[in-house]
Amino acid sequence: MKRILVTGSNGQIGAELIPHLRKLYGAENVLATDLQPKPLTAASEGGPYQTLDVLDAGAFSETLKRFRPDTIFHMAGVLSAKGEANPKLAWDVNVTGSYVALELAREYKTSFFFPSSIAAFGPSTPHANTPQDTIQRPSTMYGVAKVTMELLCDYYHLKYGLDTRGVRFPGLISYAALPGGGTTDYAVHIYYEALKTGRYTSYIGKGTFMDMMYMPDALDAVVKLMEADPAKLVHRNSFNITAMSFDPEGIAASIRKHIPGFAISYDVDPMRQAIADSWPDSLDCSAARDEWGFEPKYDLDRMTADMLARLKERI
Ligand code: AKB
Repeated sequence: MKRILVTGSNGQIGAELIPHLRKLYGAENVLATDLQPKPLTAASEGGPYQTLDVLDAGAFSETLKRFRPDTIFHMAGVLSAKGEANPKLAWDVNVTGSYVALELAREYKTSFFFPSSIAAFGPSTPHANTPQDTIQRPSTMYGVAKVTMELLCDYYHLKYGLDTRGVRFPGLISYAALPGGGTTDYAVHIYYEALKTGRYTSYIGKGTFMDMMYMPDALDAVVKLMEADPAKLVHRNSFNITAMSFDPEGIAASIRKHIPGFAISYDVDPMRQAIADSWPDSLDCSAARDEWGFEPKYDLDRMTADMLARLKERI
């Protein structure tokens, strides 16, 4: 990778991916784009930025013609809970918008990164140690869109030789930007509330395990995958990756090691609970380890220590 365009750069991942890529590849070689008129976080400033609606194929094409990237990170998307509240919006942005981006990647001969998710699995998928290749019958529009894009990315590689690559992200935890409209968001909000009020009311029930990862590991993973020797990649577009699996009690216990009086209570949201119940409890990520050396560094306690220290400085 030498010159990169990122869509959805104001989102939870984009806001940290932009400064990470700029550090590695040079600020002027990373074009941040988003629907909004300017970067939302200070970290994303200090390099080229452009307003871009991924559904506007003409404007997207003009941007590519001018900037000439060799790689597109297509991060624009609507998350799971927001997608269930508005399935048409989820399809339009997550499938139609992603198809625009994929087709333009073919036209401009760029590599293409697509972020799939644990949401690409569903209730009939084995929930423990979920295999890389297994049943995928998701019960959310967000999940349907992720499976559609996994298949389309595979198809574009087979049919056109396009260099498509991607991972299935677990819930991502970060201190730089808040997630919005996801099911795993509770695992970010809990840290803010722990510091602000010493208590948190969880919309996800006790005993509900989901895969999670700290943002620095997610950023390392995507760069490692995009720089991997293509000859070693068998799966390409949908690598299971995870660093930990916990339920609300587990993350609360980890926070209590730093804030002993921290209290968790529950007011379960049926919609987000149903989504969480349909997702795996823990993924098998041996394909990612074997094919491109995936190796996360943060477990739950190490992440908690870092999150609380960083957030304390910010709030
Ligand atoms: C969400 O909760 O929607 C996302 C995801 C796991 O894809 N964080």
